[in-house]
Amino acid sequence: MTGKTIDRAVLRVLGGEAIWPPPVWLMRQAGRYLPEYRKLRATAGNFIALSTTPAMATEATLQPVRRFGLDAAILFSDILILPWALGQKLRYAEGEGPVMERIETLADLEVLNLHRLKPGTESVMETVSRARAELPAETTLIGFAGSPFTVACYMLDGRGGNFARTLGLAYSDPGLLASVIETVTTATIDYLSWQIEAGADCVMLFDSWAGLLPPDLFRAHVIHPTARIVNAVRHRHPGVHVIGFPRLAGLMALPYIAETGISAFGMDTATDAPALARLLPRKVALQGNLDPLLLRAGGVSLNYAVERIAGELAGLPHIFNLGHGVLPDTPPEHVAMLIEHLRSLDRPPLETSRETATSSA
Ligand code: 1CP
Repeated sequence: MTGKTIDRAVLRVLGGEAIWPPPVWLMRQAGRYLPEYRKLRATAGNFIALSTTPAMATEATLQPVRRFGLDAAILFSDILILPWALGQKLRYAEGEGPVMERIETLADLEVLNLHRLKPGTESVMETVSRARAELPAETTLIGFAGSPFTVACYMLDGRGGNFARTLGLAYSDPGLLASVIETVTTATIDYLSWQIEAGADCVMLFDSWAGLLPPDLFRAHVIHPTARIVNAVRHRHPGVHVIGFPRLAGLMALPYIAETGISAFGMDTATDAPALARLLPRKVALQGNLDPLLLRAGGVSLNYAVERIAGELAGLPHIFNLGHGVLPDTPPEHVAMLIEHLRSLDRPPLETSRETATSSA
């Protein structure tokens, strides 16, 4: 609501405007590559405490914005806080990532369905409203959730990896997979709506493992639940923007964009941005997609890639970002370099303008 009266560049791009140079934020901009985050993380003890204590989670949300002056902050939390709030056991093993007590049967899922989501997520909403109050007026605050399929991968496999059990269930017990996705979809509609009510300016769905699915299952488990979430959240909050990030979707990006109603498509590192821009089935903002490995490497190649990506999408609504999250061993100075270089590009390069990006050869 505040977003309508205050000038927030990221929100303008989500509304379809092209801005030069494009506004910028980075997936996983909070985290272990920042010394101030490592200090905070040590104080918190464990990751769930850090994510669910509003004072600490607000601090983690603000740290990268304070250091780099990014155009957006993203709520500090994790995609697995949602199933945790529904009662599924979760811990973050040191240097190993999340570990959940996995859902074996429909009976395990029924226990989660009996849980009320509100109590376990109230601290997240408190973080959203504190962060919004403390951020500069021009900085967009992005709320988020994992997409149902990606969250289901952890709920059913219990940990990161190749998600062999979840993928196998699509054929051996499709009812169980569909029910888990249904539970997460319904909960996500409330969870994102509450974040918007608490002060998030827009929301993003992270679907890191969408690209593991063949096309028919991608439609069933990625496109349909995403469309349901976008419609339901917009029904409660008309005009609200949803960014979708179905990582490694390949050609399925086209029906995903055409059918889900998202406002912006998050391009992963493998996406050919100008090719996608030419093929877009409808007008949508694009976000991405610098290789996080190049951000880690730094140097002149980083500057060159920043110019190329921004130049290729000049004239189109584009939010500069990475193609996946910041790696933990990224030197923070490289992030500062990226932003400085992007903002120093004071006009789009002539040879890569809107014409090249939108007309066919
Ligand atoms: O030890 C630590 O400090 C924990 C590291 C960490 C952090 C900083 C985890 C564990 N989660 C987070 C925060 C987080 N995760 C954010 C908010 C901060 C920000 O973006 O700045 C967000 C949006 C996420 C999203 C997330 N969590 C995704 C989707 C995006 C992606 O990176 O693909 C996924 C798949 C997760 C699961 C997860 N949580 C944490 C880890 C290490 C993982 C990945 C595990 C795996 O590879 O399977």
